[in-house]
Amino acid sequence: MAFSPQACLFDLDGVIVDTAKYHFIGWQRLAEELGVPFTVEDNEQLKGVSRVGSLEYILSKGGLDLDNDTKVRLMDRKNAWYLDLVSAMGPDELFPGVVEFIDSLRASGIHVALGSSSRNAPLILNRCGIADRFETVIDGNSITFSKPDPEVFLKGAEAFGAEPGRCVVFEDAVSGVEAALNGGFRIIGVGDAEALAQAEFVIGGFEHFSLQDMVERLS
Ligand code: B16
Ligand code: MG
Repeated sequence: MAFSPQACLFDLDGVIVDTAKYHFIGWQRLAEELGVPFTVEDNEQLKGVSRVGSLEYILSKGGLDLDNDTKVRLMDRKNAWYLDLVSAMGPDELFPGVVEFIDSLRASGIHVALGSSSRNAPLILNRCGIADRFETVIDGNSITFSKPDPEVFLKGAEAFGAEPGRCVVFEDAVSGVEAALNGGFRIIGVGDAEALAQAEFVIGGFEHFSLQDMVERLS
């Protein structure tokens, strides 16, 4: 029987826009101040990881043990630099084809939600002019547990009264793919097929991907 999706849940960073490059600038600047080397490879490890989880990664790499107030201050500093960068974003930074794909879902009566770890997701959606595309936004402000916990996606499905097994998650990060698996969702990876081998299949982007392709490959 053909797969009949009730909803699609989209990660933000790495699926809709590339904010990883801005996170990299912020974390590298902070790491440099702390005397910790921070490379592009380190940044890859932080995809889908929460803000505090990202700071902990850098502190652990540098063997640093800081008190809670200092950690909060450092995260605020990094976030202020990050906000300077994402505040200048615009619709031209949307990945090709993603808005058209979302519009095709909505036109077919399939619900659409955002499921991101970022607490800055509403600002980024607004800057890119796509806030109105999402019926529900679940982001870092609405969750207690970070990916690979499935909370962010379960809350999205719940908003529509949808079954996880009839919801499709689009994710670019290993932790996000694991979150979707942990919640019993159907899962399509976006990006690196080798890294996202746990997904049901991986697409390079949305430019040459349609709702019909999705249904056929998940049936
Ligand atoms: P913020 P996603 C994640 O977004 C990013 O991939 C990750 O690098 C970042 O640390 C996390 O959001 C928190 O972001 O500092 O803006 O709250 O991929 O889950 O959309
Ligand atoms: Mg992501």
